[in-house]
Amino acid sequence: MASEFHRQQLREQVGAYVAARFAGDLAMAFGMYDANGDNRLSNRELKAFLTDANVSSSETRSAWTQGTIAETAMNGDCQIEWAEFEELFAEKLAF
Ligand SMILES: [Ca+2]
Repeated sequence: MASEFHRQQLREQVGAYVAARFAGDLAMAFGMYDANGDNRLSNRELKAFLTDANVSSSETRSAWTQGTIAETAMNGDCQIEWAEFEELFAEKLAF
């Protein structure tokens, strides 16, 4: 399970990345990493996003990806829907 520290760090890293790369446009970032266009991020798609956002290290990134999905994907399908993604990161990005 992701701790509050984990969540905070995740938001900061992702927030900085989305701000720098997508001008703070979270929806654009989501669309870019939703490679198959099903409006959900799979483990693989999320991991690519976290890799580019430089979240954690290459050794621990799989655990971070799984922890993020476990905390975020509420309907148990192990994929992060747009609404869940937005809820996870919008708080940090609202500025
Ligand atoms: Ca997808």
